[in-house]
Amino acid sequence: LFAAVDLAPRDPILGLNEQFNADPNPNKVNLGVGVYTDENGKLPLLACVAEAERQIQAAPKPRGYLPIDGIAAYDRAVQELVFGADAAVLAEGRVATVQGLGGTGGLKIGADFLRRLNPAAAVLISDPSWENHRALFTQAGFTVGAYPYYDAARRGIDVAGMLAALEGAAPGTVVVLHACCHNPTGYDLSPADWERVIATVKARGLVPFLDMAYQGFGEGIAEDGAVIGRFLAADVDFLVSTSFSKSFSLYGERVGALSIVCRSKDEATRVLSQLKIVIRTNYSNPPTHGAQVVATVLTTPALRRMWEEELAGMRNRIRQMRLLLVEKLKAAGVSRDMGFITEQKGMFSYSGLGQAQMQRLRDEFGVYGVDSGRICIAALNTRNIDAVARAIAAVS
Ligand code: PLP
Ligand code: TYF
Repeated sequence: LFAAVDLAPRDPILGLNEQFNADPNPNKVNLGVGVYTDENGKLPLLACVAEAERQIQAAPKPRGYLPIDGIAAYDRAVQELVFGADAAVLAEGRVATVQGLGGTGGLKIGADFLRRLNPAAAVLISDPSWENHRALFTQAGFTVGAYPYYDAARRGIDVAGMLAALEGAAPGTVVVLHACCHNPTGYDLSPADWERVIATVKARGLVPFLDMAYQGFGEGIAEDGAVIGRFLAADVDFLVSTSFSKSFSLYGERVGALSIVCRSKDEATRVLSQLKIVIRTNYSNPPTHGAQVVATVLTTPALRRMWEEELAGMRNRIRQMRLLLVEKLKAAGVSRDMGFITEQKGMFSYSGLGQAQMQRLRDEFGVYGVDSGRICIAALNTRNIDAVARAIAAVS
């Protein structure tokens, strides 16, 4: 029956994890997958999450099916976080928001919806982008192209190339944009560049799909979210996928959302009805626990403060690791200026190392990063950073 089934390639990042787990080297370091670990190399359980769970457990509730679009209080909390509690679009009822299975789920619901709406549209993702963007939109039936993004020679963004690609895109083209903390490069558009991108998207009639998987890991919750305000101010309709995997360290609970900004309340009602069909025909309705935890934290002032502090703690620790890595690389004998590492935002650094060097890091030093040269700064700590810096120096 299945004789004709081909063996599919492994996910380049999650596949690395398997290789890492199988490596017997006691000094191995996993800088591959985008997961934040603390100073002790452990995945944190945030105190705000533990407290919310304690409160939820103190008053156990039966587990009926959730509504198709998820917990209403959660969807509302997501909207207030993403768009601002006093955003006019919320007062006007112009945003359709559904709970999703992580950020990936939000992207997929949006992709399936857009594909049904406009089967002829193409999708553009950044070059490079998160590995799963291309696969996800391709699986949804789209032809996926890329707009220039990373400029290796200048260690930054090829804004002119990006704008030219957007200007040349057919109206209706879906443009996937990283809202902050670009994965994999760590380079984000400046406010002035965002304005140019938004103006082009608007003039060309493109469909912006923002992927917000790292809100709070760059400059701050509000600072990282400011891009949403720019789209609202430009009065363009857009989609936003939200992930709480990283910002709540709730990777395995699969907590995320999709929000779609519409022209009118009536339009948002119709859009929501279509999103519900996508959800119903895929997994019927979402799970309860993670979204209940996130809603509890976001809507309980004391827990919300705790979350903001804990998120700031993660953000600041990553920043310290960036500074320390630059210092340690210099001390280990790397003569090139590695200061660019401190300019990059979020969990990742595009190190500039090539595939052969990344391979040597793995084989000779047990330091696992992605072949593209991406390393996860959020997995560095004061115990492993010396070994990592020495290893990078050795292959540089
Ligand atoms: N989008 C980007 C840019 C990501 O880096 C990730 C990482 O996991 C996701 C989406 C998916 O998030 P989630 O794990 O919540 O599905
Ligand atoms: O880029 C990363 O490392 C994270 C985790 O298919 C991830 O976003 C990686 C690959 C994948 C799903 C999640």
